[in-house]
Amino acid sequence: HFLHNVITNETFRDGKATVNFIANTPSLFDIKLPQDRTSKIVNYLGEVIVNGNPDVKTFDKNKIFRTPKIPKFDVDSKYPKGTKDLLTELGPEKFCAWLKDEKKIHYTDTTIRDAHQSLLATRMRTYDMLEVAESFAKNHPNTFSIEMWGGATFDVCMRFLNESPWTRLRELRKLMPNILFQMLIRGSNGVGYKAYPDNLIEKFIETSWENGIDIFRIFDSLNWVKAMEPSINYVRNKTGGIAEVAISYTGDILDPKETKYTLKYYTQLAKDLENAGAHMIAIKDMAGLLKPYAASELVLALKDTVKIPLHLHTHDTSSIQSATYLKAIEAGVDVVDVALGGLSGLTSQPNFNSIVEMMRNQPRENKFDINKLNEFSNYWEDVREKYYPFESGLKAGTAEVYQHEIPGGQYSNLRPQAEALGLGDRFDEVKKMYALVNKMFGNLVKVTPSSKVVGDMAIFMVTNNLYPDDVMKRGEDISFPESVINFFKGDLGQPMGGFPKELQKIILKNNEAYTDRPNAHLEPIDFDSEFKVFSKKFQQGFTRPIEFEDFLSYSLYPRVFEDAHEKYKQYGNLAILASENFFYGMKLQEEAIIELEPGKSIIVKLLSIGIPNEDGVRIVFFSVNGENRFVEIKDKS
Ligand code: 3PY
Ligand code: ZN
Repeated sequence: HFLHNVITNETFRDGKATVNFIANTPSLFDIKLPQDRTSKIVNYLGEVIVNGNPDVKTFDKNKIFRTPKIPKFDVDSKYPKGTKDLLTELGPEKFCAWLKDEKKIHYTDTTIRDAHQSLLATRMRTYDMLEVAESFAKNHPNTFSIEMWGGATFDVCMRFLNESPWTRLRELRKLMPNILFQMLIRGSNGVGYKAYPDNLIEKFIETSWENGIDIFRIFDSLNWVKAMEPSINYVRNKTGGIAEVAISYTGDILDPKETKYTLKYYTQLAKDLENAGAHMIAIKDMAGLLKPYAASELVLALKDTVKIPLHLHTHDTSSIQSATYLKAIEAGVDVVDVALGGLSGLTSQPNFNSIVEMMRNQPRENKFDINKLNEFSNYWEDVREKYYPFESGLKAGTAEVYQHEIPGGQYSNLRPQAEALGLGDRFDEVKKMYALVNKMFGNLVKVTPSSKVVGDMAIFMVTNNLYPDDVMKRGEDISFPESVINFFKGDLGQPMGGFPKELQKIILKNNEAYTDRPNAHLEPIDFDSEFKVFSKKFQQGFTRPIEFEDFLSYSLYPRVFEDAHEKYKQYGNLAILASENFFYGMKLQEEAIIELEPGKSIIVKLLSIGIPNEDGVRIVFFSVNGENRFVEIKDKS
């Protein structure tokens, strides 16, 4: 504790401690014994055993989980060289030139970002990722990149999992030093749902690189180049990483009636992004609308238009997206996004394992040991079971996606959002309304956060039994959701073709709209002074040193960070718990081995759960390393 006081002392941290520092700082000896780590963890377990994890809405007490098997690897062997080593050696430009010259198709594995965001409401915990990270990096070093950060994972990590996204990044980086790490960043919206000051986005990108991100997939929810430009520049100027910039795909280029999102629109957009400094172009098909024949045309046209490599991303909501990959690969796309079998398909990415087999003995084959790859698929299939309360409920591919155009990453959230509002039985209406709202809003590119605005409005209209006609006729008397008002003000930027004017007037009432970059209206952050104030406030009672990364989390999500911080003070580091214990507590007589830190574990066994006393308090008995311990937990039921 003395040491803790030293490292968290401001003078010491500012590097201003002199020889008399200890003698002159009596507060260093203020040693209040905080609750130890074991008590905190046991307290958490007691709480979940008695009251459940508030994030788990339905739970089958008798459910038995299989133990996921980690595919074998040599702990003592060196990591084989991979794309990360190549980027370090070549730098981004030469690396991209190498990629463009590659004949074989390359694969990005999205399992630990988009796949679980799209199937399990983003709830995958770092624990389950770390278990297989080293094994994957050693067994499959020829994977192009691992998409493992950004998108919704940043806030969900803090909000529901009580973890730091930065710790996730660093711990994975340690175990996977050889393969490129990729993140999804929403341009001027960072990893949030609104515009942030430019200098916050700049610092965020720089710090993400320092912590281990290599490829920044930058997009804008309205395909607005102006909104992506600053992020492209920050990646180019502040990092040694790759600015992979996305054209978000919507509509259908093969539809003869399509007048807005045409092939010409996409090729022009790609050209503009290349001119803005993109190292690579991503075709971001967030809803899985890019049909196979359209993929041929799009990839061929883009290859004719830009000189940089092309990376294709899709969601298999319709179940035909492996055909899209086949056509795109034939047309010369350089990299495709896939997810390991157990977490693939439907609203997630196409199946990594099966695509590898599709390409076997073909000219563009990229050789993978399929048996080993299948072991990883099985690992994730077993892990997935532990997250069953978060499954989206979609059982089969659906051609409805061509009508509603809901992004895969949103689908798994929209349903619980609807259910929470009592619209569980009316989800069909919500999907149809989503399409109507899109039309009413002028046919938007729908991807976070613009997709959230459309979703919020659809849910609002179904809840209030409103149709577009009602909105147009009596909109003056309707109080619209905040996200919708802000959108029409210009807070997410400018959609192609502008806002529908009449509707904009109805929604904004007396609010002013603007047409320049929303970020231009925001005060820059004074990092030096604000971080000082932040550290002082949040270090108190906190058992690990507050870091600058925490300040970035706080700047992006103040409330979410504060709540997570409180939880951390109360329970300590919950990321060390196995997922079944984190979500469901323990069963009677169950034993859990919990690694407090590398090489230091405790064995916790649940012995009994007492009946509530007159105040509703239960005594939960454990044995910890053979010694009895109990906690008192108020039963909230
Ligand atoms: C995100 O922004 O989280 C997405 O996955 C968009 O597709
Ligand atoms: Zn996606």
